[in-house]
Amino acid sequence: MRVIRFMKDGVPALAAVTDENKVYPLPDPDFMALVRRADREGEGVSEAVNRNIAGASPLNVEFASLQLIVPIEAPEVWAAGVTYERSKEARNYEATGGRMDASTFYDKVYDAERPELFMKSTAARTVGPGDNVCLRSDSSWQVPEPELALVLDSGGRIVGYTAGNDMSCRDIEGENPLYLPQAKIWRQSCSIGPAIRLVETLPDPYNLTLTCRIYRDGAKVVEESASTGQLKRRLDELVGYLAKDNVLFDGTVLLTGTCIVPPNQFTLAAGDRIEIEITGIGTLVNTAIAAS
Ligand code: DO4
Ligand code: MG
Repeated sequence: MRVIRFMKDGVPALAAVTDENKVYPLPDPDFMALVRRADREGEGVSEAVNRNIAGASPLNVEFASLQLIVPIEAPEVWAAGVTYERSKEARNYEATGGRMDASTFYDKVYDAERPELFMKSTAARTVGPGDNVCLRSDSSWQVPEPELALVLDSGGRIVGYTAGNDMSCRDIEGENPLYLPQAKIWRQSCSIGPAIRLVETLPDPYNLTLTCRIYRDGAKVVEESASTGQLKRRLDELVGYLAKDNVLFDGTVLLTGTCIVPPNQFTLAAGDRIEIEITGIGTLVNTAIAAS
């Protein structure tokens, strides 16, 4: 079971989507209101949803025709880095001017007990399905980072999963790791969606296939897949470090790191269509445009 937000008669509406793509309206204004209602009633979120849709008729619309919007207005989006070997190799490559065999502090963070966590985005910088993501004007090596994203409540409980795009400037981060915030945060540099998979309905988050496709002028120029089975860390370990002595807001999103890096010679261009698909969650589609 997944939860989406979409535009209905000009206003955002919340709905549940079954595995058969049947769409049932939900009474709550947003996803975290649904979670809080389930908590108050002492039930799981999927139980609360199932109770809502039992006996109800699905909307008479094709799921594919809905105008989806960001599934949650996350007050903060955090991200984990170098959680997959593929990311470690790519970071070493960009930090050493293109050496394939280099070893740097990225090896250290990959092996360390403490994970790399950084602030990625805020609600105002985060876009959803069908929206544009922006390209920085001062970078010439930009890529999408397709990542499994966790939706958290203020207590650090994982309440759902979605897909995320941690847009990144490889040249800026490679020049100096202290430039990380500039390599990661700018206008519309983060996308999440298209749906939130309820935590109780995804028994094994370590067995998901992520696929990234990039189209330029209608032609596919990148297609790569990987599995969350290659994740070096446990999800609760990442959340544990994020929550430690911290303030978490209801609906915080945590991106769990990229397992897919396009070929080193690839950089995004304005007009590119980026698709990030995660099994059981859906396909997040965005178009890259110039930020200025
Ligand atoms: O160390 C920089 C960030 C790496 C990252 O964003 C990732 O591995 O996904
Ligand atoms: Mg990332």
